[in-house]
Amino acid sequence: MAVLDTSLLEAFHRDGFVVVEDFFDSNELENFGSIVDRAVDTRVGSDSRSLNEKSLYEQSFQQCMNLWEDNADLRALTFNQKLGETAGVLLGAETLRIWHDQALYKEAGGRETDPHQDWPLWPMGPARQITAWIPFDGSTLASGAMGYSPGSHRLGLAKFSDITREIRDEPYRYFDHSEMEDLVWVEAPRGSVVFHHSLTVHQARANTTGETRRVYCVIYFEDGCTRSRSHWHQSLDRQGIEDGQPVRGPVTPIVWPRPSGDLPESPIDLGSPPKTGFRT
Ligand SMILES: O=C(O)CCC(=O)C(=O)O
Repeated sequence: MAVLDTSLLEAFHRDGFVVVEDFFDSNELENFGSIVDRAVDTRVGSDSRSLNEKSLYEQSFQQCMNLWEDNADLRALTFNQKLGETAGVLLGAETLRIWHDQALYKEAGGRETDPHQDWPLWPMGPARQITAWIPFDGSTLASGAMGYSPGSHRLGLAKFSDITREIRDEPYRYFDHSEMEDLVWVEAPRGSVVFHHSLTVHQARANTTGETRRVYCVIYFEDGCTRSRSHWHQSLDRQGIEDGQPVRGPVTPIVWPRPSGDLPESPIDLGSPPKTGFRT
């Protein structure tokens, strides 16, 4: 595949993240950026709270999930085959489903995103998930660039860090953070997409600029993953998936491979997706 040479694949396997440059052109960024701007405004535009009035988690970003469901124009991005194929090749998967998409708009003055792994937040196994992180304007250290602990995806689960709330009672394997390399901060040029594995420890810097850091993510998982824990999750409970069952259904359709131009129907009749939050 043209956008993914061997060195990028090796970097992803070694580090658990990779920046793929020149992925989207200016027209695509402008088009999809304004669609997501409008979608975020529809979801949370009437929230007039100042940053200080929000929870710590909300001070990191405005999070709007499953935007593809109520925004037909956005399906072309969430189900973009070049994006899906790149994710599939990096993960070494033949078929990917969508876990959810989301806007992560870090407001001007928004605080850092706390360090975490994604997988503990998602009650499915095995850990075969990958995120495409798309900064419409690129990212800089000042605007809220991501930082990754290289190779941490190969170490298993770190001490569980639920950045959305305090839950400490689940039986995860713990290991010392000192096993990890220091975080590497990544400034992603405009047009690039950063991919990370669900076990890669990562965080993002505060946004010290006067502009919102506009990011859109698509989170994929390998077809065949099953529900592994019972804690509520909209991607599972809206479609009635029980512990041990494969995560298959209209909320988590196949995202790649799909025939060109073939976009799934919205599952909105199964109940609206949550406006914000990983789990609420
Ligand atoms: O964009 C951010 O601030 C954090 C992103 C993140 O944690 C993720 O995509 O898993």
